[in-house]
Amino acid sequence: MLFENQHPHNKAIMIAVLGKPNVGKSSFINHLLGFDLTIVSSKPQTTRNQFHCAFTIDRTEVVLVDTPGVHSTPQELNKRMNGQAQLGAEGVDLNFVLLDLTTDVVAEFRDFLKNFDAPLERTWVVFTKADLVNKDVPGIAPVLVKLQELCPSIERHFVISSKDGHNIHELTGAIQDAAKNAPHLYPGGDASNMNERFFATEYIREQAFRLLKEELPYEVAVVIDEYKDVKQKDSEQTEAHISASILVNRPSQRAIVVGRGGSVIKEIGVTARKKIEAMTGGKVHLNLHVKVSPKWMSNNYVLDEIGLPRTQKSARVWRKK
Ligand SMILES: Nc1nc2c(ncn2[C@@H]2O[C@H](COP(=O)(O)OP(=O)(O)O)[C@@H](O)[C@H]2O)c(=O)[nH]1
Ligand SMILES: [Mg+2]
Repeated sequence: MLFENQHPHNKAIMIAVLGKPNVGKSSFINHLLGFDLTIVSSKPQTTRNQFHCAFTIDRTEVVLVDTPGVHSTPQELNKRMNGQAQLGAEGVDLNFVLLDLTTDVVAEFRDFLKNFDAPLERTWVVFTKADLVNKDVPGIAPVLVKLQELCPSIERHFVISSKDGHNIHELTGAIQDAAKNAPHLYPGGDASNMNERFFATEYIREQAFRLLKEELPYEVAVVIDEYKDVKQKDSEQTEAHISASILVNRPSQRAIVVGRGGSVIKEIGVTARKKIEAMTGGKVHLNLHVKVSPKWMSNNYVLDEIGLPRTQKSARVWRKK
């Protein structure tokens, strides 16, 4: 094993964070990281790509792989999102399957397994949203027996809350114990394998999810047209100049995203800019446009551009002539 320029006692572990949409995967990851790297919303299917979220505890590097919620779907965009969840679980040391305690967890787990096409090896079940239920969760033992019948690779379980931190300490201790002696993947302290450009699109989309209603958030994609770091006169500081397009599916949606007198797009821009500034640590100029891109949700070029490659389940590819 190569420990080039790294402490020989370094430990590392990579964990896929899996589950149905809206069970609290991204919230759990942010809670462990200690800051809001990955986007969260009350609407399902917010996360579309799989990516690394890394942090260290003493000499242990923990890489959590955030993944889109696994669900049944005929839609190409969503098939590719499911594909991302499978990809996120490839080659990890451990899988965490998150189950939302406010739902029928056995039915939810069965449904997750039905739509998750990769084999689940070492698995820990993480019951989430304990703050919303009786924390002693009576009857967890018979539930676990049922879950283990469905998936014999379940090794352990934790009942946690990302809102009030219930049992998070116990879980991070167990993660540390499970980590093996290995070099760190991000010795320079990077928090992700995705760059600022990717997170800028995520933070814009997060605001679109917050402000738009009904089906509209799902019909929105964000692409960066230009991302320039401009050096400031008489200082070492740079400013990020970002132009991004919000793609919508239909002309009528364009008007809604722009809003009366541009009010909605302005609010998306102002709020997203603040979060991008917090990430880059410098000033950001954010220019947003809304573009109609009919059927982008099954357009290979757009799906590739937003980091969602074809999967084995991809039905058809729509190509421009
Ligand atoms: N009360 C409570 N709400 C939570 C908890 N974890 C997540 N949520 C909420 O559940 C919703 C979905 O969370 P998110 O992390 O985006 O779920 P994901 O789709 O699985 O990534 C959001 O409204 C979160 O605020 C929790 O531990 N307690
Ligand atoms: Mg998520």
